[in-house]
Amino acid sequence: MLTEEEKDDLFEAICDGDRETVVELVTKARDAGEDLGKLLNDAMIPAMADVGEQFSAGEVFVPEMLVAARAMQGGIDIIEPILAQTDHEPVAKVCIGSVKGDLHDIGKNLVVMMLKGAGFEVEDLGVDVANEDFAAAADRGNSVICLSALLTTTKPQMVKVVEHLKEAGKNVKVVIGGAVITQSYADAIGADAFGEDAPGAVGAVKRALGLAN
Ligand code: B12
Repeated sequence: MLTEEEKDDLFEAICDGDRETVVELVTKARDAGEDLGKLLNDAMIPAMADVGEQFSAGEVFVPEMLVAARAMQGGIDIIEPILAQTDHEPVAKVCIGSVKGDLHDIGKNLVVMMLKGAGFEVEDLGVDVANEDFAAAADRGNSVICLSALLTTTKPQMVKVVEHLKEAGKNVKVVIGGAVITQSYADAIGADAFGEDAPGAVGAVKRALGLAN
């Protein structure tokens, strides 16, 4: 188990972009059988929020955000195989991507992890995904298209994806999420469901498929 001091060190290491220490501490936590979902929620995600606040306050800039993100991803890569483990037949095939113009992928990667852990087969289209690529994913048997957007400027891109899928006659459900997205926005653009965070994404995909209320 990590001590409280080590959990603080993990938080700081993400903020400072110290990937080596992040990998070392998360590996230690994994080997000790620590609850990695809890570690993610209690120490790692808050660190990214802290970096965002520092950016807003003009205390750090894009390069610092980038190294923090790389350090965070180093930890996520260790956690993913554990949290995504499932012995079940896939519940459904879903795809996910950050919309065109958006390069943020940490939140999306966490959603992928949770969906896999909940038994979904997930096709990850990556970042800066063109509308046509989401439409093409519908042709590969994905019954849900998940869209992620972190920026006020890329949020309207979601409407375009929804419209494009409709125009292309794709019979798929659309689930949206990301820091700037709300339920009322999902309602306004005709998305099938909204998820606030990674566990919420699982509920949202199930609701979109009629598997949950
Ligand atoms: C790291 C980071 C970056 C990194 C991204 C690296 C990477 N590989 O992801 C880099 C340096 C590249 C970056 C660049 C920029 N960024 Co930035 N970035 C961040 C930061 C600090 C953290 C984001 C993050 O990882 N959060 C942690 C994860 C876990 O949370 P999350 O992404 O919200 O995801 C959760 C939920 O939203 C939800 N979710 C996410 N996706 C989905 C999808 C579905 C379907 C569902 C259901 C749920 C869901 O579940 C996730 C897990 O719980 C945020 C600050 C913040 N507080 O968010 C700013 C922030 C998002 N960035 C911001 C800005 C302005 C930029 C830049 C424009 C800066 C610039 N001047 O160049 C560029 C834009 C680049 C681009 N075209 O995309 C602003 C956005 C403001 C706004 N409202 O538009 C923020 C909020 C910082 C700030 N406080 O001003 N950024």
